[in-house]
Amino acid sequence: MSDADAGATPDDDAVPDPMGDVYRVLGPDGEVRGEVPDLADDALLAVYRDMVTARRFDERAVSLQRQGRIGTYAAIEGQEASSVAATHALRRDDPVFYQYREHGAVIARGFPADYLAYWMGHESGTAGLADIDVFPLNIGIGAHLPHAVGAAMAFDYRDEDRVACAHFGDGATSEGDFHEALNFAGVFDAPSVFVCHNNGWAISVPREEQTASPTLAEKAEAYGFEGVRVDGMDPLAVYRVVNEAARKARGETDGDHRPTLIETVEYRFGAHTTADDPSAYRDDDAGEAWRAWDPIPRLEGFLRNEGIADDDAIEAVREEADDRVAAVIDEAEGVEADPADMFADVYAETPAELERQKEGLLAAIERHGRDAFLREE
Ligand SMILES: Cc1ncc(C[n+]2csc(CCOP(=O)(O)OP(=O)(O)O)c2C)c(N)n1
Ligand SMILES: [Mg+2]
Repeated sequence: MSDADAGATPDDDAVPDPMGDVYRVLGPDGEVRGEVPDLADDALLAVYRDMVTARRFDERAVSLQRQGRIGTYAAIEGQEASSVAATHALRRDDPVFYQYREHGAVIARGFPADYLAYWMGHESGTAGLADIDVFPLNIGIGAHLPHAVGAAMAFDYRDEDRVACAHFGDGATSEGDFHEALNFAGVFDAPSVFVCHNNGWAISVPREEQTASPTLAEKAEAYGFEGVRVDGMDPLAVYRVVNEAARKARGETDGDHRPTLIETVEYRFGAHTTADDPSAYRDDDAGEAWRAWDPIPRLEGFLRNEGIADDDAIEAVREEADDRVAAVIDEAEGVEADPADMFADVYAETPAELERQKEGLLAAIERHGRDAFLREE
């Protein structure tokens, strides 16, 4: 990536760097080491606000799960920068296809309460994401990548100036869908950006047992396009790299609409999900070296150093994040559960067999009462 190559990749201070060779803009204290993207103060503050909101959402969601108020939840702590900054680097109508952990993409697009409703088990939860051009959460690892490339190819055929951005983990690179999707993207110039969140683990499987390739970014070479390895805990580096990749996908850099594979190197501080216990497979202190690279204090340090935010501004962001998350929880908890919702939004036109099952359920609800079909609190 031409512009991105201008960034610094050194590490000449005392803080141990667990990431290896990555494109980077900010040092651990938010000091500038590379080329800062050309963003207005408001835009930089918006990235910070969305990252703080993502972390607050995480704290509250884990706590709600422990209280039995939501089902399983996949925490983002440590990985906020890559999905938030990547989404800010796109245009509003560029669709995002994500896996399940990249909540920052949804928060950066306005954070509808529907999102939490999904994690609470309401079918209506994913429907609201359509309004913000975010495709539904994808549990089948890698399965959303061919969809993203299909959307990108459709934009190309229809001559629409849009780019599809897909997020997935290091574990997804072992799936056939990953290879098929990237192969199509390379052959057919699909206007697409692939963001591979390398957090070092696929549940309990370490990155080294996932692939013999030294890096994930270099897999792009096999598909005939560029791969970039970036510090995924540096929001300004992620912004620059994704923005450059989106411009390239649009054909704005040299006329060719080329995809890019971006490996964001990062660490999940928490468990894989609320159903996981990482102490069973990794050292408690394995995350120590990564704490120094926590994306939130880093961007905060930058904003303070540059005079963009002071104590009051930082406090205001925290309060706004608390309020925003509290409002989302209130609204999501107000959603009325309707068991018949499970039949909605599966097909554009409900097939007869599914219609028959729905009628059967409605009749049973009529007979036994709604409460018989809802979990006891
Ligand atoms: C096709 C498929 N196989 C297996 C699983 C079980 N599974 C759920 S999460 C996961 C690990 C994914 O790791 P990664 O892509 O690195 O994402 P991360 O959880 O680290 O964000 C696996 C194997 C699944 N959901 N789908
Ligand atoms: Mg992973």
